[in-house]
Formats: sequence, C-alpha cells, structure tokens
Amino acid sequence: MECEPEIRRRLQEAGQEQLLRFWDELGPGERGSLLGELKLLDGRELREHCRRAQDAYVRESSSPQRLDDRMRPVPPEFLGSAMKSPPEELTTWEEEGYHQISQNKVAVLLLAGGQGTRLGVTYPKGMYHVGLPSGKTLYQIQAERILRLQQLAGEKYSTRCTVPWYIMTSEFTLNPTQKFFEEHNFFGIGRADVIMFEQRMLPAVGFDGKAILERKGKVAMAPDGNGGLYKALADNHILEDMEARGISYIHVYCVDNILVKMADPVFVGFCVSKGADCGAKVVEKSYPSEPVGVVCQVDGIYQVVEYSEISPDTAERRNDDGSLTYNAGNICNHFFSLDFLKSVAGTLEPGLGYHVAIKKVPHVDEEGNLVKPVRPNGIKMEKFVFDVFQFTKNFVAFEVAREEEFSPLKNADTVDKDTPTTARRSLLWQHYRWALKAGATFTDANGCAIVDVSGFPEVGDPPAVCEISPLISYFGEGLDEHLNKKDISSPFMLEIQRVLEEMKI
Ligand code: UD2
Repeated sequence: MECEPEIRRRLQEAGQEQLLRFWDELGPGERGSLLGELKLLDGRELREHCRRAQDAYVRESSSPQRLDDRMRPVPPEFLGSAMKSPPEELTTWEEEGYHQISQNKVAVLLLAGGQGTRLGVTYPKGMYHVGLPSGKTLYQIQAERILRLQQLAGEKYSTRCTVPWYIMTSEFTLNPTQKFFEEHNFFGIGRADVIMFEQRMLPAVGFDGKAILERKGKVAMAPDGNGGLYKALADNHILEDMEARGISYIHVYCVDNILVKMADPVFVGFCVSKGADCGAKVVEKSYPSEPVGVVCQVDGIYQVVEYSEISPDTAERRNDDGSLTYNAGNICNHFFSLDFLKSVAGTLEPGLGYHVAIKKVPHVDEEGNLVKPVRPNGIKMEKFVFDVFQFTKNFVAFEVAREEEFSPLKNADTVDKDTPTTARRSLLWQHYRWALKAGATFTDANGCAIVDVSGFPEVGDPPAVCEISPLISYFGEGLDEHLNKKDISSPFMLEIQRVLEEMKI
C-alpha cells in the first residue's frame, strides 16, 4: 500500500513529514492504522499545534508564567460553606437541590479520560479498587451513590427520577470502561442513562517542534486535557441529549475522589439558589504545596491557578491569623448550568488557552529503536476544565469538609499521600464516624469492646472496620434504623443483602 499523496502533502505542509519516516518498513496492518491516525489530523491544525507547543515550551523554559502578583483570594461573599453557613440556609439549599433532582433537572458528568500515569495502572482508574472489604471499585461506589440519590429525591417528592451519568472517556479509557460497565450490568443503572463519549487526542511534540512517533507506525497521542470536555460535548452532541432530557444543571467531577458526593443536593441547591452559572467546590488546603489548584481571582476574574503554576512563595503566603491566603483548594467538583455549557461549547471554547506539560514520552529514535526516556523529552498540550470560569457571569464557590468529601487516588502505595491506602482509610473512617453517630458500638474478633477514639486526629486505620453500602446511605443518612444500639463485630459490611435478610427474620 502506498501512502496516499494527499496525506503526504498535508504532512509536508505542516512540516511533519517525519511521521512517515518508517513507512517503507511497515506491514500492511501498521500502514492501515497509521493512515487512519493521520487522516484525523488536519494539516493546518497540526502545524499550528506543533508551533504552539514549541513556542509555549520556549516561553515556559525561559520565563515561566507566574500569576502571583495578579492573584486575589475569593471574596467571602461568594463563598458558601458546609461548615460555616447557617444550618437553616444549608437546609434550604439541600431542599432546593433535592427538588431539582426530583424533577430530573440534574445530571452528573464524570471526567474519566485521564491516563492515571501516577497510579501506574494500565486500566482506567475508575476500575480500581482500593482494598475495601467489599472489593468495590470507584465506578461501583459512584454508581451506587447515584442510585441512592435518585431514591432519596424520589421519595421526598414522590417522583421517579433519574440522574443521568455522562462519562467522558478517551482513546485509552473508552473500550475498557464500556466493557467493565457491560460486565457489571451497569451496576443496576439503566443503560440508557449512562452516556459515554470520547474526548479528542493531540500529538505529543518534541522540543524541536516535531510530532513524536511512539512506534514506527504510531503517533504519540495524548488526551487533550480535561478541558477537552467542551469540544467533546459539541463533537458528540451531548448538550442536545441533555436538553432532550430536560437537564438544567450539571455536576462535573473527577474519577479519583473516593468521597465524591455526586450531584450533592446542598451544592446543587446552593448554586441554583444563588443563580450561579458556574460553581466550584473547594476544601481548605492541607499544606502549601498540596497538589490541588487554588480557586481565586486573577485580575478580578475567577480562575483556578494550578498547583504547577503557583510559586512556592505565593502558595506559602499566610493571613494574620496564620491561615493560608490561597486556601480554596480545587477538588475538581464543578457546577454548570446547561445554558453556560451551551455558550462555552458554542462559541467560547476557542478562547481557552493551552497548558504545557513537559513529559517523558516513549518514542522511536532515528534508527527505529524504542526509547523509554529517563528525562522529559516531549510537550503535551492540555486544556483544563476550570478555565471556563473566566466566562461566568455569576460564579460561586462552596467550601466543604475534607474528611467528608475529598480523598483522591493519585499515586501508588509507594508514596505517602493520595494512595489506595489513604483513600481506603478515608472512606472507612467516614463510615466508622457515621456508625458511631447512628449509635453503634463495636467489638473485636474476641468480643472485646473497641474503645471509641474518634475526635482524635484520624491517623492510620479506624479502630473498627465498617463499610456501608452507598445503596443504603449516601451521606450518613438513615442509619439509625440499621445501627442504633447495635453491637457490631468488626470487620462489618452493611450491604442491601444483609438488610433484606434481617427484614425476613
Ligand atoms: C486535578 C485538578 C487540580 C486539583 C486536583 C484534585 C485539573 C486540571 N486539575 O488535578 O486543580 O483539583 O485534580 O484532585 O482539573 N482527565 C480527563 N481527560 C484528560 C485529563 C484528565 O478526563 O485529558 C480527567 C481525569 O481522568 C481525572 C480528572 O480529569 O478524573 C483530573 O485529572 P488529573 O488527575 O490528571 O488532575 P490532577 O490531579 O493533576
């Protein structure tokens, strides 16, 4: 098979003919798949992309962009708080949220196109289980939370409601995610209400401005960042699907937070009550260099300054009371109105800038040998989901308690933070607290009482192991009937099956 002249011409024009360097050595199958890949690359866009990547790299390495002098914290009047707002306001927001959910106006949208490089698994992160007694994966926990939330909202307003689950995947994650959901019968959610779609990929570019070959017949491609969401929404007609379902509000979240409160009625209700078109949940940063972005204003415009883009001095700046000045840690939990998403996907998206990530990109050298670089050699360009904050007309932020809502799974257990162990412990501590609050006591395997040490800093494993199915409780609600005055032998799992068995007795 000859390389189509049109493709060759397009690459020449883009200055990227090196992508065909090994054409003569490729077998028919490899040629077919390389051609398929190249056909998707528009010549002009490819040239622009490579030039932009190289320019950005040069700019970043000579004078990294620092926003420090232009940053200001979020003004308190735009910040709600699960801990500090008056309880009656929290209740009003929660009611509003449940009402919207019960009227089928709320959807959740999962960003699941990332490669999970830091965790080091070859499959999508959502398929990971962190070693809970139940063995549940992140996807299953999330699915069960949706089911429980639908039940709670439906019961409150006597409706049968649905919270559709949109899942943005990438070339890396679409097929395994689809297969996983099929194998698990979509965890009990109606298939029509789980909508998977794919984000675009972009070539990784070398420091010389040339797109990189990962193998002789394969361009090194990477997803275009979680801000690729907006193009993907348009590419896949997702907003039309939302409109047809009558959705008005969308909770967007990332896959790896084991404590994520999907479509949290309080957060949704807060944003709706404030008439917000865009909102972000935040937690207090736990230490200055924590790898979370900071929600703040830059030149008076809302923005997240990413952890890789803030200087240590600014990250460490403190107020008179000792608290961090830039404290509003982004947990990748965002609220959008459908109208806002329509305006972004419709016209505003091209205004989003790219962020540069310098990475180690496996590639073939001039002689065709596979190289696993020890030093960064490539530029990946990404858009970020929160960069649309600049377009909002009414932005709000909502602060939540870290121990209730944020414990991300980023790294393998070879480090201390944000690992399978820390994620598992966060969930088990939370369920232990819920059980105690519901009036349970615990005994160990020998029947000895386990002393309640809650209230102390939560380090290590909780004193008793208690895992509660999200199908029974979404945020600790409704547990009295199952756990009050119960003496429970640790380890314990509260599952629907057990509840049904007890009811039969
Ligand atoms: C994200 C936030 C950071 C902080 C942190 C908290 C962004 C850009 N940064 O950083 O501010 O809040 O989370 O945990 O949001 N993803 C895609 N497609 C892509 C790349 C990523 O869908 O092309 C998804 C990914 O699957 C994950 C989410 O976006 O669900 C966040 O991606 P990440 O883990 O790479 O982001 P991180 O930890 O650098």
